[in-house]
Amino acid sequence: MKIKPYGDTLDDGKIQLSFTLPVKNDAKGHEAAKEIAKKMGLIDPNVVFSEAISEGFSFYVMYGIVAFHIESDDLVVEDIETPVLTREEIEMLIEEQIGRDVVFVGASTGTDAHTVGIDAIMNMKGFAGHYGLERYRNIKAYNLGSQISNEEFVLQAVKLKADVLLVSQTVTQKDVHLHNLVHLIELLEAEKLREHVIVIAGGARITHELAKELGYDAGFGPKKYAEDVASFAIQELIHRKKSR
Ligand code: B12
Repeated sequence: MKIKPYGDTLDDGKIQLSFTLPVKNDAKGHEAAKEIAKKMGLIDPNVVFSEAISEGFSFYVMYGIVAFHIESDDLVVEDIETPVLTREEIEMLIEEQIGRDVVFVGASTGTDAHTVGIDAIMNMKGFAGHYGLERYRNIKAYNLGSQISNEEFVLQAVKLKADVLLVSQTVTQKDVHLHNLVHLIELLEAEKLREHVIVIAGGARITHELAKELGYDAGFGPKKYAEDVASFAIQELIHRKKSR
């Protein structure tokens, strides 16, 4: 199916974008913003909002029109294929097919101090009405907190006999999350542990596709909860157990 963005009427191509510029918020700043939008290929760009954000810096919201369509049927997206189960179904699956508690060890690693995401997945009370992993009868969930170095994380994973590692990365400035996520995989490989654990990344800018590219088994972003993560991890554990 051919699709394009729209604003007022279907297929009108209207698009909104926002950015900041290192210039004053004046007529010249507006012209600079328009010029940038034109160079991006937008037709008839105009500034609909602008604000000075500090001396010599300004923020712009622009409207413009894109001329092209894309073919949505041609898109190939790597996504998690295992079905999402309820907490009760997951507990039953562990009981029947694994027969012991499954150990999840999680942390916000590197310099990252954001804990809310990993807490949402792991802590008893969970997030947005979805209980966290600590609530699952036969899951042992160890949440190590934030700013845990990859070295410490691996050490604890070994000590706690982790089946599944959960890594949260929120700050993406200068691609720090990519370097840190890759470093963890390199460490696991160096310690010959990689194939013995399921490694899952998560955070606001993490997609399954990105996580796979970086050497992870899966990745989860916003609007994902403990049952999404546990469903994947437990079914993957069972799959690996069967194919050994
Ligand atoms: C709260 C907050 C903070 C708090 C964190 C407190 C705490 N205890 O966590 C404090 C004040 C410490 C903070 C600090 C900073 N922050 Co801050 N922070 C936020 C804020 C407002 C909310 C983040 C949050 O809690 N979201 C709610 C959770 C539930 O969402 P989530 O993390 O996406 O989690 C969900 C999914 O992503 C997923 N998930 C997350 N982790 C994992 C892990 C696994 C394994 C899985 C499966 C899933 C999963 O599941 C969750 C539930 O669905 C955001 C802005 C925003 N509104 O998002 C900025 C934001 C994340 N912070 C930002 C920045 C820049 C910083 C600082 C660098 C600021 C500074 N200059 O000092 C520092 C960094 C400190 C550090 N060393 O990490 C930027 C990041 C920009 C970027 N792209 O890098 C944001 C986006 C703000 C912004 N617009 O600029 N921050």
